Amino acid sequence: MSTNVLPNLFAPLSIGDIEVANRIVMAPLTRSRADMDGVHSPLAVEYYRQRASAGLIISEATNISREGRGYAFTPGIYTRTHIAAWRKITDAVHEAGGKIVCQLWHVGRMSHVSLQENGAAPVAPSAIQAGEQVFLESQTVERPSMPRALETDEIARLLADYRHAARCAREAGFDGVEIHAANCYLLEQFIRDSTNQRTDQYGGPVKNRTRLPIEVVTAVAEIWGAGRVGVRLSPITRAVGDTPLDSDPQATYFYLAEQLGKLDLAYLHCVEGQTRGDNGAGDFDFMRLHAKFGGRYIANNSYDREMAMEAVASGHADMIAFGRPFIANPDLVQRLRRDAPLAEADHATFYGGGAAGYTDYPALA
Ligand code: 8OZ
Repeated sequence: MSTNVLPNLFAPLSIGDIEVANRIVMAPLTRSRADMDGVHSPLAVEYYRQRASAGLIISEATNISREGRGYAFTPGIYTRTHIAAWRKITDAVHEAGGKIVCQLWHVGRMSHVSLQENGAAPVAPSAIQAGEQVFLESQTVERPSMPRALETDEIARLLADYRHAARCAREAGFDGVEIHAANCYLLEQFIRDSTNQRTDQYGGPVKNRTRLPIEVVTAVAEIWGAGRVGVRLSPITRAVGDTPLDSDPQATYFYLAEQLGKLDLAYLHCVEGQTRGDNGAGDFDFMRLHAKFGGRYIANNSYDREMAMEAVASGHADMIAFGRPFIANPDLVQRLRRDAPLAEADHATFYGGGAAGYTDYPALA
């Protein structure tokens, strides 16, 4: 087969209103190096600048509000100081010829009273406590606190928080935003019947459980234009908070993808497996999910070079998002292009700390 006629991992593309230089995406990567108030330091400018040859950078998950925060030292995008710090990053990425969207994050129940204003309980669709652990400012880990169920009349305020963060991201000079509806955080807690036991219009049948994510995407698209808004989903991820899957993942997520497809978004981005674990894509028909959505599709989770080239050539995906490989290989695009060896990232420096394991991974000579 001639690669000239097949979509190529290294060729430019338009995704909605965003033009990208290649089909390689830097996946959102939590690195926990912002300060207590979620403000990035100049180190983050250097970190993102080094990785600007990605066709598209998706920022690390970024809190839309104090309430949406579940891990210490993660960045925010809701104050003037957040905007100023992110502006330096987006300028650096643009100067280096890259594109960057801001991933808008609300953790829902994956939080702890010590991270919340006045020690309040985290909010969630229903009062069901998550398992696993969150990182606190004391540098220790704790089980997420028991959340309280959001009142129906609080949803308008939540949508206003998303709108506010979306406007802040625009002021900070991003090329667009990605709504984080994956990895068992707030929006996915609404989507899955395992974490949503509500009896109002935001709970019960799939149409109701997907109402909030669709309202959030619609609200943010009014600010940005739909062609600069993407969505991330993870239909079969169990890892975060020991969250059980939905009782019928294909029916639920196919419905959601179809509804999102009507909005003319920039892209749908899927974690096709177990975050931080094996790729279990065989359990779920992601090709069909892509077809239901009908627009640009970014595939993620444990892709290597061969799989990525094949997925793009076959039309399975339009772009491939790489996470861990981007930590240790700032010039990942160049290495994939040349089929050069990849460096392995050191897990000990994934989260927190300074330059070590963050900005000190070298590019190829
Ligand atoms: C790793 C550690 C903390 C948070 C996600 C935002 O899973 C995250 C995250 C990843 O989407």
